[in-house]
Amino acid sequence: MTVTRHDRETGASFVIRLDSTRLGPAAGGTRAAHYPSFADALTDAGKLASAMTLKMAVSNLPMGGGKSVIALPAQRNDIDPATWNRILTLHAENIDKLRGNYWTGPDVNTNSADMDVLNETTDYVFGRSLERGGAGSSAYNTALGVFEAMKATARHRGLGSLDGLTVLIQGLGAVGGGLATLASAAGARLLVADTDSDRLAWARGSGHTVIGADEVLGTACDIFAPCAMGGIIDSATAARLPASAVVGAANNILADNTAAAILRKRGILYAPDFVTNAGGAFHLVGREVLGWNEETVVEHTRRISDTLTEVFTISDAESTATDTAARLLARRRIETSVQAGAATAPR
Ligand code: NAD
Ligand code: PPY
Repeated sequence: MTVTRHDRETGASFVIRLDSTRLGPAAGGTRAAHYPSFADALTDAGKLASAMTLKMAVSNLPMGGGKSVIALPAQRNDIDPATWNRILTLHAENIDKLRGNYWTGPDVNTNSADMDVLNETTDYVFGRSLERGGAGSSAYNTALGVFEAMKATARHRGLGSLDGLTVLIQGLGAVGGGLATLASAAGARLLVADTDSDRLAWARGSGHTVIGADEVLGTACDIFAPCAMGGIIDSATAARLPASAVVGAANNILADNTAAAILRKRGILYAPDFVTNAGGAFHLVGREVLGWNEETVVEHTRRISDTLTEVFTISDAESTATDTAARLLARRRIETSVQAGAATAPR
C-alpha cells in the first residue's frame, strides 16, 4: 500500500510505503530529500520499504517493513524552520491516519528532534529524544553492527582480523564516523571520503587518510564501506571495484540485480546491507517495543555477525550471491514466524 499527498503551500510531496505487515506493523524511517522527480521519490520509498521488510525478518524483529519519503521543494539546508515544521506536521497527520499500521523513525535528513515534532501529532514514532522518553539516536548501534559485520566478512573472505587491513569508508556521518572510530581502534588503516569539510577536518585530526569523493570507486582497499547513500554499486562499478569485500551502512547499496552476481564472480564478498545495518532497528524496536535494556540491544547487535555467517554459509552451499542468500533467509524467517503466530504488537 502507498499513501501520497502533495502540499501546495510548501511544495513538499509525501510518500508512505507499507511493504509488509506480515510480522507486525510496518516500520521504517522518514527520509527527506530533494528528488529529481516525484517518480524518483516513489521508487526510492518502494525500495527502502522492501529493504525494511527484509531487515526486520532476517533480524527476527516483530515488525513489518515500510518507509516514508518526503520529497522536498529544495535541499534540506535551504528549508526554513517554519516550513520544515509544517512539513513534519502534515507528515505526522498522514502517519496518524494509518492508525498504527505504520511506525516511523529517523532516516537521512531527519533526527530525534524531528521525531519529537511528529510525536506532537501522532503516537506512531520511534526514536524520539531521550528527554521525551524515546530511544534517541540509533547511529552508534548501527555503526557497532556494521563493525561486527565487517569483522565476520573479513574472516570469511580469508583476510583475517581488521588489524592491518585497509578500509575505505564513504561518508563520515553519524554511522560512518562511529564505524571509523571502531575500525581504527581494531587496527585498520582508514581511507575516508566525504563531501562535508567539517567531517574531513575531523578525519584528518583523527589521523585518517582523506581521498576525494570522486576517487572512492577507483581506490584500492581490502574492504569498501559505503556509509553515505544507496545505489553506489551498479553492474559497471561492480565489474571494476578494486576491493575484496563490501560491508556498509547505506540502505540498498546495490543499484541492480546483476551487481551482486558480478561481485560474486569476481570474488568480492558482499555483506547484504539489510543484515549489516540492522543495529539501528535493534536499538529502536528493542528499546521501544521489546523492553530491552542497552546491554541486550548490544548483545543482539553483536549477533549480526552470526546471521551474516549463516548468509555466507547458504551462499556457499547453494552457489548463489550473498544478496540472494540473505533474501532466502529472510523469507524463511517470515514463513517460520507467521506459522508460529509470533507477531507482537508495539507499545
Ligand atoms: P548522515 O547524514 O549522518 O551521514 C551521511 C554522510 O555521508 C554525511 O557526512 C555526508 O556529508 C556524506 N556524503 C553524502 N554524499 C556523499 C558522497 N557523494 N561522498 C561521500 N560522502 C557523502 O547519515 P547516517 O545516519 O550516518 O547514515 C548513513 C547511511 O546509513 C544512510 O544511507 C542511511 O540510510 C543508512 N542507515 C543509517 C542508520 C542509522 O541508524 N543512522 C540505520 C540504517 C541505515
Ligand atoms: C532503517 O534501519 O533503515 C530505519 O529506517 C530505521 C528504523 C528502524 C526501525 C524502525 C523505524 C526506523
